[in-house]
Amino acid sequence: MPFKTDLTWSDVTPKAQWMSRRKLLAGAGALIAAPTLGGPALASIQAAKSALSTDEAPNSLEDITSYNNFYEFGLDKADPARNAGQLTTDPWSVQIDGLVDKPGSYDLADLLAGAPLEERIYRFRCVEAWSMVIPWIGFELSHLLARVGVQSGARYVAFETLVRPEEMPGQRSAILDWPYREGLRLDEAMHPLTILATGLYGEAMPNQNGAPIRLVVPWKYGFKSIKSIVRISLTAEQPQTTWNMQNAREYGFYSNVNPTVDHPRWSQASERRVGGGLFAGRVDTQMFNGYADQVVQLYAGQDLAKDF
Ligand SMILES: Nc1nc2c(c(=O)[nH]1)N[C@H]1C(S)=C(S)[C@@H](COP(=O)(O)O)O[C@H]1N2
Ligand SMILES: [Mo]
Repeated sequence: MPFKTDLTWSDVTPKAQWMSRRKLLAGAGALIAAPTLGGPALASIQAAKSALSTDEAPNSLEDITSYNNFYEFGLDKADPARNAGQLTTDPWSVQIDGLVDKPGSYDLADLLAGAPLEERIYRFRCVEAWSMVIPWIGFELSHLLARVGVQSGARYVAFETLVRPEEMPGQRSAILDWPYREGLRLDEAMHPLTILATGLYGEAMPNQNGAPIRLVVPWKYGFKSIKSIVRISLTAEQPQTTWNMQNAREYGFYSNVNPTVDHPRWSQASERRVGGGLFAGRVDTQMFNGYADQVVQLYAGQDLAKDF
């Protein structure tokens, strides 16, 4: 995917700092643009922006890191920011198994070696009918799948989050059936919009947002975008997913953003855009969260009221 950048991080940053930044981002492909001196410390850092980004203005770093869903750290939107600091994210490895040519336990650094990191500014729509715009740093999941070699019988990709109740206080109670699990059909997983994100706002991923590596699928409700991934499995059968297991009537496997299919308990026709610590206002929800042109063909012939 071509992208454009004027300056690399190394043009303006002392080498040592640049190297540690590269280490933080844990990927060799990152091209990070210059921070504007005197500007806000974090928000002024920009990564090379993918053409698949939205033009909409991103939410503030404060919004993105203080209003979270990450039930491993508690149910309240403020709990992840409060509790996720205790999560150890280094060392980190991801088990890749199932129908792949090169299964194994991959150290995060190996997994990301040569990964073509980009900034992807995506709309992000939670099933609870709030939304944000988030400047992720990540790379296409298809890149990783190509590296590990997907075998011909594979039809789905399953993901699991870390289980570590010592560091994840929410896991000390059975609010969900841990580990948090998600899944995609293989064509959804291979779609260029589907990324594994390792950072946001030009910084390594904050713990509350799913450090060190999480999925982002921008045309689906936020819960599909599983955080702090430790396992990726290629399967022949549709995998079990956390919210579907919890309440199949309310949460289907596909979970595509769809303003014409309401949640049994609330409308999905509009959403509250989070902004400035408050909700900035209500906007109409778009089909596939505004990504219909790119993804509608994935669902040709499917009844999206049935396959919700
Ligand atoms: N492991 C895990 N992943 C998760 C969740 C969770 O509770 N646990 N919450 C999901 C939900 S409901 C949403 S809306 C997004 C929130 O991502 P954000 O906090 O980075 O905005 O993470 C998703 N991924
Ligand atoms: Mo969500």
